[in-house]
Amino acid sequence: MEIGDYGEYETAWCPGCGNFPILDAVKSAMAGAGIAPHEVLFVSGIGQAAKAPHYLNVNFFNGLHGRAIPVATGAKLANPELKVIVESGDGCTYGEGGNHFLAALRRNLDLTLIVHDNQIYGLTKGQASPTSDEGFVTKAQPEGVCQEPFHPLATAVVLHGGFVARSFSGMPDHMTEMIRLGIAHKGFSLIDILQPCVSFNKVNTFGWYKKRCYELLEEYDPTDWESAMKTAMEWGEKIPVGVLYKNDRPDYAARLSVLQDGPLVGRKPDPGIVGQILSRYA
Ligand SMILES: Cc1ncc(C[n+]2csc(CCOP(=O)(O)OP(=O)(O)O)c2C)c(N)n1
Ligand code: SF4
Repeated sequence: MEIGDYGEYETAWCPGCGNFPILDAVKSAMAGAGIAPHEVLFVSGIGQAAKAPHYLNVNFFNGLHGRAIPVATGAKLANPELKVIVESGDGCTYGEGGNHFLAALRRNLDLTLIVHDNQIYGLTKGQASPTSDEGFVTKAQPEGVCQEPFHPLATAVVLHGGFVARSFSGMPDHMTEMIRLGIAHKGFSLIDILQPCVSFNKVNTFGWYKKRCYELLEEYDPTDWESAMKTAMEWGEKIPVGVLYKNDRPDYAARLSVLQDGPLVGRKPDPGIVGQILSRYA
């Protein structure tokens, strides 16, 4: 596959937005993995990040704010042949969609979740998001955010997420590699990508992240849960990027008895049985 196979579209993003390099990295990762546009389904919610699949020549479903994961879950359970990728913002995924994020981690369904984490609500013009740092001042929080930020990677590790990684929009090759590995992982994968919002987040800029992000050393062992917990809580002057945690526990579909007779998409409904069920409600 070539990068051009995924199309080139006009976007509604601000010039210089951290979303652009992520879009390029998604295309590079898919091209590198040889995934054809018809083999993949992108699902997103609402927000600037959630528009990313609009700019790809792929199948996509744009759902409600925070509700991308349930749609993706249904699609994947119905048709396991599909590569299903959820791509949305930090507000959409960890705020409105927070409970679905927790359920996805526990289920370990074979989905890839790419989060554009700009620590702000970009589309609605700059309110604090769940990942905004304490003290972060916005028009809606003029005295600064007065609560602890949500830690998506630590939450993913504590729930034994299948594949838990972080990257930064200023590191194109690193992002591509994390997305490639996440897609290849059998089970749930989270790739949280630090994505500067140049219009509304004047604190967590490209320079801010560049100064802080460091790549995990080669000898770092992502299967060591305790050290992954410690690494996932690291945030501030130093921010680790890479695969923080990984395990190969069975995915949800492998444990769901109803799917053991084959995928739902290939089954023919029996009108007799459907009629019997419906007659109970007549
Ligand atoms: C149920 C619901 N609540 C609130 C909104 C308003 N809304 C639209 S986008 C958004 C936040 C988007 O932030 P994020 O997911 O971080 O994405 P970004 O725009 O920063 O990429 C909100 C609150 C909505 N559309 N639907
Ligand atoms: S508002 Fe922020 S996140 Fe949205 S397109 Fe502009 S720079 Fe990007």
